[in-house]
Amino acid sequence: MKQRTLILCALLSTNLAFADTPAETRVKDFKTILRSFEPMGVVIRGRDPYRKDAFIKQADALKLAANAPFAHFPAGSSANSRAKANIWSEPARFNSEKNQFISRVNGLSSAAQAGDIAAIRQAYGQIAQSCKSCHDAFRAPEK
Ligand code: ASC
Repeated sequence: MKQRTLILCALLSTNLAFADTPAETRVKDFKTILRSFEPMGVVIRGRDPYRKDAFIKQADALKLAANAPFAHFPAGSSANSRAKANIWSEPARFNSEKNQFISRVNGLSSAAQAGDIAAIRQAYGQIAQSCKSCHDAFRAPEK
């Protein structure tokens, strides 16, 4: 083989070796979600002061991050993952969990804009409920 071809092959295989699988990508995306969701929880629990502008930024960061993991559930991507098979056998149910989550994330953002603490608290609790509901239905327990 020509040297140029060899170099190209080496570069390509290195890229493939370091590329995330869909399962790894969605785990990273869910962790990105937690980077805004958790600090808001600390405020909700009264451990950090509520500041309207900072809270709006966190709620908007959550909104920006919320859709990302759902683009990385291609059929057959259950290896090395806690994703349950019914994600793919019950797509309408999975999609409705996703839609409910996104709509509640939008609700939190609206409540944050309004600076309405009671509404923020309620919207936040609804999001946590969405996390739990989807995990209960579609995520296998930790091994
Ligand atoms: C979190 C987290 C979840 C949800 C869930 C809410 O912070 O990591 O999976 O909230 O525990 O019930």
